[in-house]
Amino acid sequence: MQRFDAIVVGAGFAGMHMLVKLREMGLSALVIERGSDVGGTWYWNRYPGARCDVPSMDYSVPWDDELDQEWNWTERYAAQPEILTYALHLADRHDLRRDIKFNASVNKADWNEDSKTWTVGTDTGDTYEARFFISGAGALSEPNLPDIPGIKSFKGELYHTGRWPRDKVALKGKRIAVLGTGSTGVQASTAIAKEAEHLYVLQRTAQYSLPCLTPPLSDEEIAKRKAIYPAHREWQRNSFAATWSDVGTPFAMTAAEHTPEQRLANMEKCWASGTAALVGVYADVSTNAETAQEVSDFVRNKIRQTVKDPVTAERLCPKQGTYIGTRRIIIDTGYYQIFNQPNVTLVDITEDPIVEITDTGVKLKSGTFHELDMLVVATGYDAVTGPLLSMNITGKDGLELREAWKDGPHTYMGLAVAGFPNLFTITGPSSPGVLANVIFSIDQHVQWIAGVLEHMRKIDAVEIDTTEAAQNEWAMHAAETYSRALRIHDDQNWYLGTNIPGKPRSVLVYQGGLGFYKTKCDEIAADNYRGFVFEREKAAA
Ligand code: NA7
Repeated sequence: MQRFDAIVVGAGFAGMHMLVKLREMGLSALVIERGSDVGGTWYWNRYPGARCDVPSMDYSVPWDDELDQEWNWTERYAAQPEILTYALHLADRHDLRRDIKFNASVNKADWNEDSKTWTVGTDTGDTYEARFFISGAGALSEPNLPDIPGIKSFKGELYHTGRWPRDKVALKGKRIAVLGTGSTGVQASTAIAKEAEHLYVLQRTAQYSLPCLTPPLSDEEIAKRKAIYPAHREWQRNSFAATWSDVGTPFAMTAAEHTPEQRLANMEKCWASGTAALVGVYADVSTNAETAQEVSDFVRNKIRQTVKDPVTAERLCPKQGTYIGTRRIIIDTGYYQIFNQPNVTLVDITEDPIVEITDTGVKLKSGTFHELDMLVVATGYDAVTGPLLSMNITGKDGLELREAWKDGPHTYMGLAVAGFPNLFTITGPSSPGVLANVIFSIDQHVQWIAGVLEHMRKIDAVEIDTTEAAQNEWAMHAAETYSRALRIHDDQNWYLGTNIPGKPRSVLVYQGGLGFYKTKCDEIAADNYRGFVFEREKAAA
């Protein structure tokens, strides 16, 4: 059995960064990756229209200053192929692949109390041993497959967007349905509408989507950012979401400080900017229902102005009582416009539910049947906990993570779990994760983990664990940041795990912002790693 200081799961931006850091510390590491190359999310999500909703010059790694100066992003919001190219380049540049085992999924990880090590097994039948087990498996990587009667009998092409084939998928001349209207469904539908003979958008819940303009980046814009990159990276690390908007009002201003006319002008400016600025147009959009209502109605009116058929427009308007920003905001490149095309039909599956998927199409309660060549499943993910639970992790005294989390996840700072020593969960439950620019959530976790590993080296510790008391304290703190937000009003989304039937409802992402979270984590480290327990004796083995 091969032995390493650390086993890292996943070769996305998290796994790659962790590997670089472990190497810098002189530790041996193996990264286990289920894909055939690096890239994580950007390796798997090859569906048409896939694009990052964070501007490209913010969504790139902050740990390679030379690359910041060398790399030239081509447009404001990078599309999947460009981000994947960037990830592949990172792997080449830092010679990462020699420490990555590809085409293997971790399916077992057991803590051994005697040797103070993890034994990690894969679906390829290999077993490894390591002192530290670090998950970089991602938060949105375990697809949620809908349990619709008959879906397995469908004889056409069926793809989950998060498992899109590597070979080009032909769309021309096909009758295609997209199930789901979250960020993914909206992006996929917008792109597929350009080619499909007919596209059926199967919508259960209408959401808020903002128009995104993604013009080519000019030499001037690129040079301007490069000149301030080091300072900008530092700003990102300490900011709320690690990305900025320079349109609209400053974040600090509330809606009440403006007249109705000023507010309208301000919202128009944000809308026209082609960014997600509208969701933060006033500081109280996410906490004051009146402000949220005004901004939400502004978007509803934009939908009505864009979509010519009034019935379709109304169906696309998010329900009254749901507010913009309570779910992850969607940005699109012409989504509402596709419903003016003769080859696109919006199917409201709340009004007329799917009763069955047959071998040739989708049957609705009203008796309507849509014949299909392809069904695109854009139904999201078993977010945050799904990738961790799928690894069958067993900690001290045979405690299974699945059992420890049966009523929802319990963590300390989102990166440690009581009873699971020497395990770190990058972007784990109750950390900012994908609520901020995830590359920076990853950066903060990787740096923090490196810090604690250094501390362990200094004090000659072989084991780090946390306690239930520390977890409870963290849960109370995280819940407090959550209760301030209007997010509480939308109960059906992956932030809460409620998108998965039977999954316990819990707050899966920390809502206090990345900078505030970082300060908390740094305070804990400075306070002699408060809430952690270290075991100093050398293991007999
Ligand atoms: P999301 O945001 O979870 O969206 C999933 C969509 O799929 C949403 O419209 C769901 O409707 C729909 N859905 C889920 N299950 C079903 C079933 N069983 N039947 C019909 N419709 C269903 O996932 P995405 O992949 O779009 O985005 C995930 C994140 O990736 C996003 O937040 C960004 O951070 C990037 P519902 O709204 O639940 O009624």
